[in-house]
Amino acid sequence: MKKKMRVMTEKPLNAETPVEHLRPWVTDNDVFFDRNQGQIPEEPIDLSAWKLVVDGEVETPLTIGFDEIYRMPKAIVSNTLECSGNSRSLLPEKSRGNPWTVGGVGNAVWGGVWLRDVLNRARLTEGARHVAFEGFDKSLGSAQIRFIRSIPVRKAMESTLLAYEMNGEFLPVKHGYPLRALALGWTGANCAKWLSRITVLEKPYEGFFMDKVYRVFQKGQASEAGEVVAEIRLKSIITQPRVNETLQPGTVTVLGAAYAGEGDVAAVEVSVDGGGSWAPANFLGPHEPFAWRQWQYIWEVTEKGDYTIMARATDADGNPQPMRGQWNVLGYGNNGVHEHAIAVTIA
Ligand SMILES: Nc1nc2c(c(=O)[nH]1)N[C@H]1C(S)=C(S)[C@@H](COP(=O)(O)O)O[C@H]1N2
Ligand SMILES: [Mo]
Repeated sequence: MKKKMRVMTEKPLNAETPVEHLRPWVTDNDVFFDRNQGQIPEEPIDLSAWKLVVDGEVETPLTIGFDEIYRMPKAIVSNTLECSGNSRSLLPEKSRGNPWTVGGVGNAVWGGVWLRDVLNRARLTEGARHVAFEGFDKSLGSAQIRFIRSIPVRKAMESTLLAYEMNGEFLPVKHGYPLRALALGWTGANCAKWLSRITVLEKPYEGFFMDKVYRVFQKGQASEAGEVVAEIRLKSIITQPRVNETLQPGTVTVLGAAYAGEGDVAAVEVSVDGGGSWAPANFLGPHEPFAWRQWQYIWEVTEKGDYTIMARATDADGNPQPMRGQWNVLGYGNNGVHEHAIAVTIA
């Protein structure tokens, strides 16, 4: 079967995963969503020439080759990656950016080294507060702005992976070969691909991709006044049946996935009457930190008619997923229950 992505733009490549490919716990590399601000490297990447520079607020600046990375202690972790703008097009009011539906997300098993091990080798100075990542992808557009963003030192030292493997293979080129950052449980914008430089800073990096975008702000507000996107928000998505599908009376297996960033999903409930009543869904498959949980709800339906199916997740601290997403100029972080409801017909 040819796996077709839903392409939103070709250059740069921005494409989402069709929802039926989000049913397995692991999202196949072939259908993992693509999000690029610049150009995916087209020239063959020579591993022996590749270098990672670590500089800035460190006692010993480093230049590390790939062999050296490969010989360091290894970590294997699962992590659900979501683009900050995922589900943007499901908001009732239009916002700026790629029109993602639900497919700007995927879960993979990543292999690599902990960023803390690299930073400990370089030894952080007293003043170290933020860690900036730079990739070697070429920028697109006349402004030639490079995709550089930073994360707080706490996150960098606690739970950030430098990944060279994705689902048991070397990273595919379009997902950041040979090395990418993964701030576990944080949105994709914090997970630089094609890493070439890590610079430790005394304060957050200042630049277009830190200050003008990837911030949650309202109309009439300066982008800089908004909060920087960080942790992935609690959300549940329905992956079966399909939107507007027509089904027969009988047993309908409703499938979905729920995720909570750095947190844990404790429960998912399903409503088949537009939010009037709720019943618990059952979890399926692996339960790992930073990874989504697959769930199912067996719906016995006898009456023909039009139905709205909703899913609502609750995290381990008892926080419920919000019933409505919160609009913002760039449409980030839409995790509303209503926005993710699906209509089906029983006929
Ligand atoms: N170097 C570089 N890294 C990048 C980007 C980019 O344009 N250039 N896009 C970011 C964004 S916004 C997202 S959502 C993720 C997407 O990762 P994927 O294409 O592997 O799914 O990569 C991030 N890392
Ligand atoms: Mo993103």
